[in-house]
Amino acid sequence: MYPNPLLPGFNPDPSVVFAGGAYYLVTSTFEYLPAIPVYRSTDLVTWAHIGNVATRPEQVEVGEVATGGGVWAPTIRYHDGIFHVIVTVAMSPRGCVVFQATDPAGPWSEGTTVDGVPGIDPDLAWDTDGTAYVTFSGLATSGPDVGTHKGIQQVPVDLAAGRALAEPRSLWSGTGLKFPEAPHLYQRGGYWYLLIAEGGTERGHSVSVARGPSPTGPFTGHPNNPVLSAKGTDRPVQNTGHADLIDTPDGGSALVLLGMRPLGLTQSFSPLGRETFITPVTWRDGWPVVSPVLLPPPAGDAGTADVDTEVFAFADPAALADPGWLAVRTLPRRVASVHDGRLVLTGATALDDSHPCFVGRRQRHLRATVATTADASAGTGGLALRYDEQHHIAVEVTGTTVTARASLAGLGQQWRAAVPAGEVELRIEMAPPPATFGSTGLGGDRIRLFAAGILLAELDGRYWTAETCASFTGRVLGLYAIAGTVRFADYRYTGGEQ
Ligand code: 6LW
Repeated sequence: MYPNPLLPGFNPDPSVVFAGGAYYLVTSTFEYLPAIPVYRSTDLVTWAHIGNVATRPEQVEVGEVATGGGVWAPTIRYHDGIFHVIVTVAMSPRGCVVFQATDPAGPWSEGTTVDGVPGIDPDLAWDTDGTAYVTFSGLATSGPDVGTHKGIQQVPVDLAAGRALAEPRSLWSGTGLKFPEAPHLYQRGGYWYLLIAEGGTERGHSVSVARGPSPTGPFTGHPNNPVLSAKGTDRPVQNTGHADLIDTPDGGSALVLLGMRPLGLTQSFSPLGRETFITPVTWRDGWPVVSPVLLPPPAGDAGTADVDTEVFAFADPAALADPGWLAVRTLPRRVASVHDGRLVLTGATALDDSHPCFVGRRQRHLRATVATTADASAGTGGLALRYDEQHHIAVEVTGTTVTARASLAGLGQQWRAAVPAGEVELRIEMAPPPATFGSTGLGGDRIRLFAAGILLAELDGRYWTAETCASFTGRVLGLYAIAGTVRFADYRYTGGEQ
């Protein structure tokens, strides 16, 4: 059995390839930079974050994209000794871009915009004669037709020249559910398979499949599509869809796919957003049979076993070089630097701003604690849980005053206390709700905000989840400054199973 989530936290729209003895997996990053993490594994179990495709802002131009715009749904493929990542940078001048690298850890190329691909979720496949096809979802994300959907489409392309070689053709587009998207094409045995998602990325999300004699079809749908959906079930992993097919080390097959873990007895709120999961596939009569996405049984007593600790002490000048740091619409090193054993942030914008002075990392566990030691003798800032400009929680310090802040959809609340001068420990704790039908049990996770050991506020995390924030991302936990200079000694994250 594979571990699930395979890549926890903000890791939507996975795509995976096997080449040179290893698996490489990429996910969406939207308005964050660096864009498109590349994860590597040799066994599909243990993954390392080895780099990011876009480490230079010019590669994706997300500096001014709307929240939820930017880097949507990359596909990673390997052809003739070269790794390719093709992606739509929605609402950005870059459009559909293809990047190349010989080493998936990077560096990746500047990227070539492929004109004539009007949509999202591009896939890349080569016919046996070498013709490259981009198969995509015909959703207009801007312009006069915004929101219109032409189903699954395909064009042959000249990748080097960056242009389509024909007008888009419509392909098989599923069973009629909304938003046919996330197409991927594979040649296996005597067939070409077209795998898609349909039903929307919410609870109706589903995977459907068709097959045909060539990459251009004609395609015939599986008699019992969708082949996977958690819709209407009480499975712990919901919204399952947006899948990519891979052969496993034991000679079998699996889907790597998107899912969410909604909390509580009514499974309403998902703090971590859209995560990456894996599920086994068997074959019957040349069709994939997909198992429901399962979570491994809890190990030991609930909440007692901490499984993951990530500590960055900024005494190490290279601490910010780790590929897991994220910033909003800019690179982490443009807003933060490491000096004299401290991470230094100098800010003049609030967390509500489209360009906050914030660097963070993905929250990857439903039970998690993040903490830092902050010196705010020359500024104002602290530790934040961020979903987007409108939805964030923070514990902040300025001089000898500490403030917990909660912000949602333009509403805000604050709780204050006084602390002695000097460095202050700031901490945010998150835990699943109790298993009751009372109002807490039906809400989101429990979030507690501490400064210098003082509990400043306890919140219902439902307002900082995928279901309530109009964004495609997930939670990012980080350090910020809104005025002057704030210096942080460390960043400490501990996460455990539910
Ligand atoms: C992704 C598409 C989707 O491109 O969400 O709802 C987009 N569907 O497949 C962003 O993840």
